[in-house]
Amino acid sequence: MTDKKAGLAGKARDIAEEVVDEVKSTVAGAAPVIPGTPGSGTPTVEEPTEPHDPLPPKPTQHGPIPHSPTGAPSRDSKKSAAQQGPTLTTATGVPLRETDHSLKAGARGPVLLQDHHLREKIMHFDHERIPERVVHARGAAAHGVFRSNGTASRLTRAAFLAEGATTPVFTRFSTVLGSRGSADSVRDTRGFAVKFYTEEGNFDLVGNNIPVFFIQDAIKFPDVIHAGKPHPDVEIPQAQSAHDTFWDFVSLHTEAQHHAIWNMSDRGIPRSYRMMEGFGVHTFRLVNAADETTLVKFHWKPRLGVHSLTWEEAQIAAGVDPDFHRRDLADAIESGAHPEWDLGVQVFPDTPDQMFEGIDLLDSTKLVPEELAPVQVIGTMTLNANPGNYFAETEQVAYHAGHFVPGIDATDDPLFQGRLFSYLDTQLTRLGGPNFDQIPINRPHAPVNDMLRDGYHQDAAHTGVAPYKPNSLDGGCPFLAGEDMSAFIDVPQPVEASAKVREAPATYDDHFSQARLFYLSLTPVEQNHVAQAYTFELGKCYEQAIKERQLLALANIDSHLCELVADGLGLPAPEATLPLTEEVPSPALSQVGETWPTDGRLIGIVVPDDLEDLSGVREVRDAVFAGGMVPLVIASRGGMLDDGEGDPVAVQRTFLTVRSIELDTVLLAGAPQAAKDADPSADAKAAAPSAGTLDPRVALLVSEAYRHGKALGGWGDAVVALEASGLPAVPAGVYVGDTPADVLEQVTTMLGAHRVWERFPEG
Ligand code: HDE
Repeated sequence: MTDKKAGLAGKARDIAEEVVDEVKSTVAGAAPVIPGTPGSGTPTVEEPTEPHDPLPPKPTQHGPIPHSPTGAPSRDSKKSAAQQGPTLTTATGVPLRETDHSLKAGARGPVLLQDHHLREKIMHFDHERIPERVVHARGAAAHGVFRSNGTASRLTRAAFLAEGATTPVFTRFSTVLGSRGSADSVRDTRGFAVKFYTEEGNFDLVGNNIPVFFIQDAIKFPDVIHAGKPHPDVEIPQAQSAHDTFWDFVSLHTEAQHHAIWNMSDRGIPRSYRMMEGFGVHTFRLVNAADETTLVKFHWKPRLGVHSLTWEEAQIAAGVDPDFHRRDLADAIESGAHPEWDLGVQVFPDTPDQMFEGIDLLDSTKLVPEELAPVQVIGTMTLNANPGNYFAETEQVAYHAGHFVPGIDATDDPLFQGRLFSYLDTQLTRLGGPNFDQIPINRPHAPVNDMLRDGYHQDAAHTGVAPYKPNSLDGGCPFLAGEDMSAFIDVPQPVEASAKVREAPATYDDHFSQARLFYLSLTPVEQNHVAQAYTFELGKCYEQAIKERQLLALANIDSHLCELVADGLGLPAPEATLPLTEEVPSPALSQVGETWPTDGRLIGIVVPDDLEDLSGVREVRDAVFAGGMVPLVIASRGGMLDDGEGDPVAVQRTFLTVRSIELDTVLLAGAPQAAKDADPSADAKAAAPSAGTLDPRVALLVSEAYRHGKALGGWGDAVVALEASGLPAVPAGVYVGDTPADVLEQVTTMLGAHRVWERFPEG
């Protein structure tokens, strides 16, 4: 890198760090908050009339870190791209007095063509939408920082993986199949895409939460997506695989079976984006400073562990809160519980056959068990700020599997090779031209001197007359990086002498052994969920032949699984057509059995109206905050609860607005009597049965939470509420104690295991 370039990159780093520090300092030391405030100001009941400058973003939000279209660090304030000044203007900055009425020939007369303000306002509105992503349309994103621990520097020359390097990131999570407005909690694969703004240019790790893919060759991508998307005639069902075309394809194209069984497992319905693993899926080639190469697979390991919803929770959430995952991510960041993932690599020698322990590293339908190649942690990502504008950032961010930096390169995986083409291509339609890298969220934080010119939405004003090489008119600029500089290297990987063919290697023929490995690695509870998911999905199919064909595939995975599903479908279980392989289970594939931090978990505290002493509620609320979790006080109606002792308790949810799915646990400060609106005509949930006088919405809350395996607790009259909610006499994972502090401690401990697993049948 030239001195000047290095200087610019260094400046970019400083500014990036300043922005990150600024966010950290605004948030650090602030009192814990209940997330959800819509804006940074406190609104008045009356419409404000005194002109003032636009309000700043919330302290937990920021936009793209300012850089010019050509990567120059910019000292522009973070608000330079936001609206300016107190006065309403046209798009060209002309102040306006009126925006409520069109210009008309008299108050009851026709609208005049002369009304340029009306024309501009409506024209712009008419074009506010851009095409949604053809896949991964539904998503949510956050800003953050990646800190490298230097472990990878022996494998790669990538500067952002050197010891102590910190790099700003923007990370977008998504579902695959649903359209932009679809529900978050559907059964699907999740995207996990990270843009690293490194000093050597942008590196995008565009991965998923499932380590394998449906297909081995990119040419099948349109097929699998057409099959998974809603039926083309009536466009149903939205955002899910429980339909004939999906199962038609995967039962015929059996290389999809491994990915499909992951979708049918609890991995298909994550509890939170914060609690998902991420995988680069493909094998990548790293190059170090000595030009030595290694093959690696990337893994993101969530510090909070990998956790899922139950199927019932996922279905309720899809109706009650379609924004379940995006809300969870934004709220966690707003409440100060910054999600973190360790980035790790599985390392394999770069042998000519590109195989490891008999596993073809170029076949993306195969994983390498962690027990064979442990994941070595190379750094940590912290997501610490929400976007300031969804469209500008989350919608316009353009990830590209081919955004590499020096030291990281592609392998010959035919699935990956197709992606190298696709991600540039798709942005032409989606972002309207070839200059999408100049959109602020996509701008590199490294100097750009690319000889690409003009095109729609060109934001750069290039200088000089010679955007070509070689030239003398611009003094030969730009120059090629010298041997002594870190530049991108296409690894001179030998290619086997061969003929041009449309075929796959023989190693790609095994479609079932790893699906079996995955199934056998799960605990009985998880296996039971897999069987239920297949039974549900195939039960939603219409065609008998498709169900029978998928049962045949299941027979080749595991006979007991096949029998359970066949039984649920009312069909005979077929015999396997292939020998079932001997597999050594990989415990790392299971989600059950450990304990994890509870940061950002939502603790519901149900408080009866007539509770005379709120000190226990205050004590628990404060202890929940202190534990890095979020307390939500639930009462019969909104407002404040006041026992006259000072410090009234704010109510965040009412029996009308609350639903069990948003809470990780429910604590009962007593047994609330049926409130005035405890009637199905006022609140359909009030139809829930409850014994005695307990409010039926509380009974529903408790019984659902119990059914979903959530820890429960209470004090005071809580026992009455638990009994009236229909819980068994000695319920597992329910703790009633004398003091609120004791209850919170016990319940938080149980929460660390995510679920009370004993409550689930084992199949
Ligand atoms: Fe993608 N994929 N993909 N994909 N993909 C897109 O790019 C594609 C694949 C993944 O949050 C598109 O900008 C092909 C595997 C994520 O913006 C598109 C193939 C993996 C995202 C595209 C694959 C992914 C995308 C649509 C087969 C996991 C969302 C919009 C060769 C390793 C990124 C866009 C975001 C998005 C093509 C397979 C992950 C059309 C052709 C395997 C996380 O370019």
